[in-house]
Amino acid sequence: MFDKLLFWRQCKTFHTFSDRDRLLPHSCEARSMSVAIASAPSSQLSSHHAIHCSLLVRSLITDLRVMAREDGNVKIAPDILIFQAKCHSAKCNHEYRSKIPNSAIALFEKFTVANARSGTITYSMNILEVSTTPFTDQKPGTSGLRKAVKVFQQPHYLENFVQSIFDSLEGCQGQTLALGGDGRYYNTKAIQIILKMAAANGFSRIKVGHRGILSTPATSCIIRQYKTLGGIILSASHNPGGVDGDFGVKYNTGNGGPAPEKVTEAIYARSKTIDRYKILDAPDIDLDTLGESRLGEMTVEVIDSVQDYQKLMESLFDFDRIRQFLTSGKRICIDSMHAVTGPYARAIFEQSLGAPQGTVVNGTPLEDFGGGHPDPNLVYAHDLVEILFGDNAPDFGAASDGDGDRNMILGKHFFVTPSDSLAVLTANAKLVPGYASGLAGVARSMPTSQAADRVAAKLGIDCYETPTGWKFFGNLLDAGKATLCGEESFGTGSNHIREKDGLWAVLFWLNILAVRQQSVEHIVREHWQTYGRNYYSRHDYEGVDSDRANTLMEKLRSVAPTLKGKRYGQYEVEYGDDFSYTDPIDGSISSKQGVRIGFVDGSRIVFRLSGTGTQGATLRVYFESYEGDSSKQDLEVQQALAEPIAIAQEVAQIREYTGMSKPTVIT
Ligand code: VG1
Ligand code: CO
Repeated sequence: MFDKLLFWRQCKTFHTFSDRDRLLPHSCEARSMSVAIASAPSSQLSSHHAIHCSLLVRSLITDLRVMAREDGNVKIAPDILIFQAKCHSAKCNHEYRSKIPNSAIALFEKFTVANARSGTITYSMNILEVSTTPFTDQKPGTSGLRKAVKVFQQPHYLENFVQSIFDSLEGCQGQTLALGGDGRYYNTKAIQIILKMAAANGFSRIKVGHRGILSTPATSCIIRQYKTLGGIILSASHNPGGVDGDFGVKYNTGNGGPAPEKVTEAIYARSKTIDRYKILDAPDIDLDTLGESRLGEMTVEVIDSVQDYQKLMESLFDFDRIRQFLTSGKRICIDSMHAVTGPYARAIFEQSLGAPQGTVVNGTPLEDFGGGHPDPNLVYAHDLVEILFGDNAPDFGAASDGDGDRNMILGKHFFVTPSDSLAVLTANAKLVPGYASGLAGVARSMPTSQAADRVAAKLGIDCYETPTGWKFFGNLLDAGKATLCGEESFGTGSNHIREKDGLWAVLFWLNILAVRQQSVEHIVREHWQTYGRNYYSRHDYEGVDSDRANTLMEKLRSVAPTLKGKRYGQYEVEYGDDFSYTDPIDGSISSKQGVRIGFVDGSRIVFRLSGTGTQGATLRVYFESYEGDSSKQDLEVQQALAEPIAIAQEVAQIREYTGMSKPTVIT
């Protein structure tokens, strides 16, 4: 008759039972229930207490049967098993708590064994099984589930998604999980919920970042180093934070990388049918103190957020050489944008590498990132841009994003596009100890410029083109086919972890600068002379009406294949298609990854809709043109791309569909 077994152990007094939400989280109201008040042998509950308890609960549950078995041997399956209670009869005021965990557990084990019924889930003592109904919008995007904080704060929203993750795993029993986030608003609240859910779902250990802080790359490092089942990262990355900002949840698998599509699809499918989740009824864990504590049967280990990551960096880069560089009069400025990399950057650049205090700016993670977009580009990291383009500018500047996986690299009065950065790192990798023996291959997302392809061709290594999103690099890295990876969206990384890594890219650059003793600008210009320059820009149209954006894309999808051979000024279309990717390792196919128009001279225009936004749609248009003549490599970028920009307008009628006369962000 009963499909739910609920246990409470946490109730400090019976008063808690008047809190209906807590006592009867879900559908048990007004249903027949039997209640067992079980007592550990050494702390027996008399029938007097039992009867009194029954009166208190009776108002909430019909047809209540109470069993107080003083021998602790419960023979029939009750719906509620109370392990803690306080009697409020005037004279007695006896407090009963099963504070003797061993005997209580022994009792419980007896109970479950005695009542094991096929089809019923068994519960440990203080696990609540909460009935819920699905939300229809929990489809993970390019990088996890991102929604407004207010959406995540709805009752059961976070819990449903987390349970959907757990239900999609092969089994959580006895497993270890890494957990942390970028420090944005709701981070610690969500961590407390997830810890209790993990305990209720059978995990045996969680490694959680100190104060809830773990950057995305550091989490990937922890997962790999301690061979955990996977990890949960709480971040909406470059999206703004705060009460009115965004929040996000990403699941990473045992290789340390973002869950591949087949996993995110399973999570989404589960979220559409979910009808219950499990959560431990227990007090919050102290996240401010390093060390271990218990949550039910699970060990929570609060770990130093920086240590393991820093060690990994020390194993890849020549810290002595970079230290020399940084203490010999060179100046750098690292902007953590009030997001997660602050503690990492201070430990690495200021404490370990000897850069003066103050090198790291905006280094304290704030819940709202100081009100800004923690997105390291020329628009949102304008404070840093002003410093690097101002008088008396430092030699090198870098910024990172909300969760620390993106980077922007600047030289004195010079901006390095992320696509060029990948190409320069590829060309100079042998100067860095971790990559001295050469690269297996390089991979870039489809809209990223083809600058890296040219380097790969010269080095005689493979270059792979994947859809947007780091999850597509995972198989290539695992199979040893690619060593470096990059995206035009300010993401660069390598096989040292399975995420893009902002500070890793900064250290890579500093290592190159320390070895070559040339300026950033010199290195990039020389690179262009050798390989040619791929002019590159991305235009974003944010907050577009979703239907209109989808129509624009649909139209493009049908028009693109018809454009072959068509001429626009000096440009002749070589191909037009919607990018589809077949993973070379597992053969999985990802289609509709962006409409491409490629020209005979190698120039390209790419259109796609963002999969990380939370309001309306964001149209991204990517432009690339190649210039091999070194006398023409110094044009202003938007000017150099003026023709492709006009062609994009003509083909896609961007103004008409978006209602915008110009992009909201140009990078
Ligand atoms: C954007 C970028 C993509 C990146 C993703 C996650 O996705 O274009 O390259 O991998 O963000 O980055 P989209 O779907 O909005 O274009 V992060 O640092 O925000 O996790
Ligand atoms: Co990010």
